[in-house]
Amino acid sequence: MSRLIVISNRVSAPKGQSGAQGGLAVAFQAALREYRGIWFGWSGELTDEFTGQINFQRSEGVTTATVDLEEQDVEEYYNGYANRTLWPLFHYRIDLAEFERGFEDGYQRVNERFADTIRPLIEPDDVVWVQDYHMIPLGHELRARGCTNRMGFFLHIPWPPRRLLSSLPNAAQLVKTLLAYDVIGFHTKEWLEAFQDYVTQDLGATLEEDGMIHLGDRSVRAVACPIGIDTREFVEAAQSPTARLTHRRMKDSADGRDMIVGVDRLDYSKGLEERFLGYERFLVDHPEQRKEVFLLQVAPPSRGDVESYQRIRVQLERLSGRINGAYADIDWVPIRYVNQGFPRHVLAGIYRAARIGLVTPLRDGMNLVAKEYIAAQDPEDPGVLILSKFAGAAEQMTEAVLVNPYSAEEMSDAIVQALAMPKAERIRRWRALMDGVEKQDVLWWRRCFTHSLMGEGQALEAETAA
Ligand code: GDG
Repeated sequence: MSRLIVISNRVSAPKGQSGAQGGLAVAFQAALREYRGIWFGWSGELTDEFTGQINFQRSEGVTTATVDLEEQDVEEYYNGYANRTLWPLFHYRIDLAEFERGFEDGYQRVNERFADTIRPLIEPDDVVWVQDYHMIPLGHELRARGCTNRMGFFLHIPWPPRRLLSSLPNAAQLVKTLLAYDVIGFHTKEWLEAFQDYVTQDLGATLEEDGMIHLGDRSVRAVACPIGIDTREFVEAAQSPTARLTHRRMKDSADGRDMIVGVDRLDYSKGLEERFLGYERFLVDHPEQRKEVFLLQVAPPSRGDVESYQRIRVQLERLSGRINGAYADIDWVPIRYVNQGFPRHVLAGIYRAARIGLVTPLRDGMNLVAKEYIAAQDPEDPGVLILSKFAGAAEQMTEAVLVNPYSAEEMSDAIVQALAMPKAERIRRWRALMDGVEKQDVLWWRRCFTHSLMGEGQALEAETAA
């Protein structure tokens, strides 16, 4: 029986119901629990000198294996190339992308260190599944170390248009390393097609009708597999005592007003500034509705070591302060801006109490918040999802009210439309959206990808023993 070896930058041991975890972590624990195997990555800790010593842990059915990195590694690989170069560029923010050879060298060095460390753990029948933009060259490095296993790579963020990617120094070299994998996955057709465009136009690869890409002696299959959430778990979370209590607390504090909710890591890709401006447009254009609503924005800080994140934080503090200063009354504040994370059950209760879920990233690989919002709703009286058409999720969630997040007017119109939406239409849209969230959940996503990775009819067998 094949084991599944998952490799990603960070590894999170299950945290029960507390602590803010990224969408990736939540998705993985659900998938990994079903399989024998290992989840490998950086511990998040620093060491004076990299030794490659692995720390194994087993918790709630998930085995993790982590290594510590040197400070310089983290600066160049994680804060540098991953989060100052690739993240902004792949989210179409070339204005924020920093190109430094030191970052590129550090990224390569850490990927080699990971390859050296994990290589001895990989057994002949294991299937290796590498995650995300931190680890693009890892498969290539494993092949260089004699690894002939089936290997897949999944990109959780958008794949940028060809011309944009060309601005990355050594882009071709980086993309070529991806061809070391057997399968490459994206969330949407749009990202998949942008990848196909780059490899055919800029690298001279050939693309077959069945999705196989050939370049030199390499053949790789590129697929679109949209990630989902652990829907059943989230529906239950929304009905838990904690969620009910939170729901009550929100309704009490709303005092009859409709709540609009946003939940995002504090990241410029999430379009928070544009969201606040769109909401302000609504306040200006509809003074009669002003005090009937409020916006709760939950935004736990992330990547605080990166300057562009420090800047967006300051900008949002200013903007929310300005809007509140301009429009608040003695008994009403338009924006509740909260810079902290909440346990998932609390989050589920907040979603359920919100009449509108406002999910307006400027670019997003998928966006799990949109799916969580839908899963948390009361089927008898669901809220309305307003979703950016630039989120990967928009490809599936066509029954949401789709908006262009750059247009404050469109956002304002969407809020008006959502507030006025008759119950029957809310239920109809929610039912269609919930159908998708239920059918294409995180287990479906894992199957979608591993089926391609294992080849026809050879899905990984679930571990039957407890
Ligand atoms: C990347 C891609 C893709 C947020 N605040 C709290 C909290 N969260 C949780 C949410 C959700 C997750 O974080 C965010 O997931 P997203 O998908 O929205 O965004 P990224 O973190 O940017 O994830 C994205 C994803 O990878 C998966 O492939 O969808 O496009 O950018 O689950 O609930 N969780 C808790 N408290 C908070 O305050 N507990």
